[in-house]
Amino acid sequence: MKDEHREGLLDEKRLFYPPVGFSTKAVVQDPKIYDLGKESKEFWGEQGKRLDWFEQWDEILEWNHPFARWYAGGKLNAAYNCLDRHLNGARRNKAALIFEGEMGDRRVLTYQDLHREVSQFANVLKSYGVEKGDRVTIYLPMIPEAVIAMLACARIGAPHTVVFGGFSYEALRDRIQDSGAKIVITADGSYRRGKILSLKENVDLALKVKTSVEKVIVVQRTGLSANMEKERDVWYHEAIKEAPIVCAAEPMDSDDMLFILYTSGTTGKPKGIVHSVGGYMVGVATTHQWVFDLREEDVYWCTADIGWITGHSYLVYGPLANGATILMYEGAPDYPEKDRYWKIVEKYKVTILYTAPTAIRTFMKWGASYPLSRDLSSLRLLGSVGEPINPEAWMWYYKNIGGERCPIVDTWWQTETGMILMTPVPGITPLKPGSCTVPFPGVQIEIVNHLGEPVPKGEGGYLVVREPWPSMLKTVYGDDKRYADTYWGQFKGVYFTGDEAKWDDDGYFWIIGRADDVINVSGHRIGTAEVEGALVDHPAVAEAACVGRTHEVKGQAVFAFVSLKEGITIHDGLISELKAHVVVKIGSLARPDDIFLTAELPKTRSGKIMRRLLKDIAEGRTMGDTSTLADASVINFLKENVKPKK
Ligand code: 6R9
Repeated sequence: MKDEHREGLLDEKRLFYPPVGFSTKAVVQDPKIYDLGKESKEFWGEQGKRLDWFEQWDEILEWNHPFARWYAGGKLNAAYNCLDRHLNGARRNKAALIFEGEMGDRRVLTYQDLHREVSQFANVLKSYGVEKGDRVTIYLPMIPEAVIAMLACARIGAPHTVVFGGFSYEALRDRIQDSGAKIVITADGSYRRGKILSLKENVDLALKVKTSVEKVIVVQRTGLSANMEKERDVWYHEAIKEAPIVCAAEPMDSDDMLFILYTSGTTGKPKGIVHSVGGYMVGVATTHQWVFDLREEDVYWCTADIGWITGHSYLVYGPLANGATILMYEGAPDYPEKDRYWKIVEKYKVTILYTAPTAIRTFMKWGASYPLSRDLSSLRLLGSVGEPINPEAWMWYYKNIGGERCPIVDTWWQTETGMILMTPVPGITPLKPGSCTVPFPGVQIEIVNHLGEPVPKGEGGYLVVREPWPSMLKTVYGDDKRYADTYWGQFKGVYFTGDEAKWDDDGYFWIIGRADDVINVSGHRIGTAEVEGALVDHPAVAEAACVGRTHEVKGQAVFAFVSLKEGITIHDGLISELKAHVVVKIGSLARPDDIFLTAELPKTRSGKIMRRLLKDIAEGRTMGDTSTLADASVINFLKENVKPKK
């Protein structure tokens, strides 16, 4: 599948080598690591040793296609690896978690503090009858209790299912019902841009129907009055007051469930992605240390919410397993001011920042004066995750945030993969803006055509993983068949990611986007990301999202939704100028038939543009599920103003 109009992406020739001072101090300095990774099983066997095991495993991998048992026969506990094992040495009094609240309030928990709070809360859960294997729903804002609750569940072997605090009560109810949770942990409310949202009210609504939930534990965060149902509801601070401090960590089979996290597929209800203890922990600990070049004195800030996989793997489990100091923030990047992130970096001397392209493009839109007015010299490494980062945003991040001294790790992975699968290893892998570079050592990734045959360099196709990897999902909760069909049933013998990608002559990977985001114009496949990249390359454009609109002659035509940078005035020729720009960047095939200017694009609460809804708008058809939208007014505006097809 040679797509000439996608070649634009592969024209990116700029290479950035790690700064000398960076490489010579890096955790990984020897490129030989990539050779070692070719023997994945042995490689991951070696990495398994970085954790503390109660019982050694018998086999590194038991592979019964498509079901994997990593470190089969081994016994361990995730919370023990994140806490107890750091208590014997110098890390005991090191800050494990620094919390910056929306009101500017601050809390610091040392490893010893966190260990104590987790153990106490684990005892609370036990006292309410939670046993190994029982599911617990966590519906909390970004406050330390969220981390405490996750680790308390892990400590007693109760799989948690974290539901993002921004989800509606119906979405919460679906997840409670699908997982059959026994307990819900929530808060009276959460702060967001100076307002208080009531979480407890949503829990009450979700539990209006009969569910398996026996107890609701409520953290007092905002002081908002909450309706406490006798028998069912208890306050966190009251429950924990008398709880004993000692709680042994439950020895778990490596293959036991650590958590369920729901993610939406292309069709049907959300899938409960199941991750197991041993493989997951080895994968996230290894990648976190190497990809973020973690050193003992780092202040590591991952801006993701714990309701998403990035929050699980790279805010909680990976960093804490490595004894890092993590920073956690509550609120939004523009409240109280648009310099919130940079103020936090300055205040805590953050050394590693991991965020998303959508945030970076928003910062671009606001202008460089916000970061430039703060001291960001403590930063030494930047990360990106969640969607393809266009070269323009990459360069902006590199210059304005990283001061041209910080490598950027563009990390490609998924809820299902549990850990980062493609990324630079910053001390040894040269960077190309817009490419997630190469597979992590020990990970075997390929691009195949529709028959499942590997395509040569310079070409594109479907992104697949050839060999099992330790943090791979174990299954879809309660639905082994859906697991096997969705992920292992598309191409024989390999895991299908659902993404399309290309690789260039150097073997670097370029993600095009989801295979289902592809537009087919006159029989030519055009990646939405590519057209969007061309549009945001225009100096007036802040963000762009493209979808296919049914077209009588071409099959599909490109429909682009575009938001402009602050301060840009709309003039008559602007739309044709933008169209011409796409033609220059990609070719006339990709020229959008329609460009619609809008102040905002509809996004999920995790910042992903909801192209599915834009497609409904473009096609003038009834809107699909909008429950994950961050702000419904954006889509309502579009619904009213986009003209239906002629
Ligand atoms: C971690 C996370 C997974 C999908 C994935 C891909 C896109 C994530 C990316 C990226 C290009 C990157 N994606 N990281 N695309 N470059 N660095 O985001 O998980 O929410 O499950 O989304 O996100 O399309 O398939 P999840």
